[in-house]
Amino acid sequence: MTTAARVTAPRANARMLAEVAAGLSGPQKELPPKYFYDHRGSKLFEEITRLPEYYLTRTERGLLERWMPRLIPSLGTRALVELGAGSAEKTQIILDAMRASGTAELYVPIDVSAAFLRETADRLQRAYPGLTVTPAVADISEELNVPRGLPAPALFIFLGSTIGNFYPPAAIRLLGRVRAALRPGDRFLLGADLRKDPAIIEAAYNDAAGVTAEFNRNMLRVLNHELAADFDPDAFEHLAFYEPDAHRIEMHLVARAPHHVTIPGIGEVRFAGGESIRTEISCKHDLPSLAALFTAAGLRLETWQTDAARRFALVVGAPL
Ligand code: SAH
Ligand code: AVI
Repeated sequence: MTTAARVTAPRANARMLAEVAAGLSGPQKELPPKYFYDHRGSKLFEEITRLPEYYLTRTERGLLERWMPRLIPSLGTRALVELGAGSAEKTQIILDAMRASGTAELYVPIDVSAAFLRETADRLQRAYPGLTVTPAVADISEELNVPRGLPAPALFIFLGSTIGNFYPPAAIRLLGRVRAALRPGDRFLLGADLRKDPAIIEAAYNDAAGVTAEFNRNMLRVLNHELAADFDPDAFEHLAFYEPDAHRIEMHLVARAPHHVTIPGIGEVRFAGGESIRTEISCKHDLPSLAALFTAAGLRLETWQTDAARRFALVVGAPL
């Protein structure tokens, strides 16, 4: 039983500086959504999951509650590896099913939000004393940092529709990394938000309480803290809209007025009034688009389940 964290590299500021410099130099300024998630960002995301407009989390939870008590015993899962674990609240449905089957041996939550991951791992270790919990800090857009010699069979999971936050080529590379880690008998479980009436989707990213706007602006606070930048988060307005052709929500931060920001190591970054930084895409799927992602990554889509309103899907994949 251990909760010693596997750490490859702490958030490497040189890498962050390079990504931010590149992202703010193009005609459409853009920053990677992983930079939402310091401890405050992870807490704000948790708040989002409880908002009435944000249907994703509760819909996925309902699906897990219905399906996992049947799926887990049929797979015999002994090790659970979770990408982008966050608070791992829904994960407990899977861990409960493993425990009920007497196969709950190892849980590896992976996340880039190191302090929040530590809290998650400690909480789960207390809740499941017989389970080994080995958290791994990693940027999954680069590597998974999975321990060798996982008990077999293992189930890799990627919940919350976080796959949608990656552009399709990056999503395929990420799923390819999962595929490379799978051994015969291992499986992959993906949670994905489905295409639906854009009004429902847009409401989920424009909540009345303004929590999503704060989450969005948190990225600027992260840049201020990590890079000693001098963004004024209140100088930017939250914008989220559905792009029907690309089947995705886009989140932007829009400069309310012309101004400039200084980032040591990068210099002055100028903003025109109304100019935006794209901070996130959240791609929405259907069965063919999920099957295409899986195939491109060397995975076979084995089975899937949706809720009655077909808002969200859970998909199981195996090596092709
Ligand atoms: N799985 C949880 C949390 C989803 S929020 C749920 O379904 O509710 C997305 C999570 O992925 C956050 O915890 C965030 O820190 C993590 N994350 C985002 N980008 C990441 C990256 N590039 N590498 C590792 N973790 C990442
Ligand atoms: C983590 N990810 C799947 C969330 C999403 O819905 O794309 C992040 C989020 N952005 C705004 N609200 C929630």
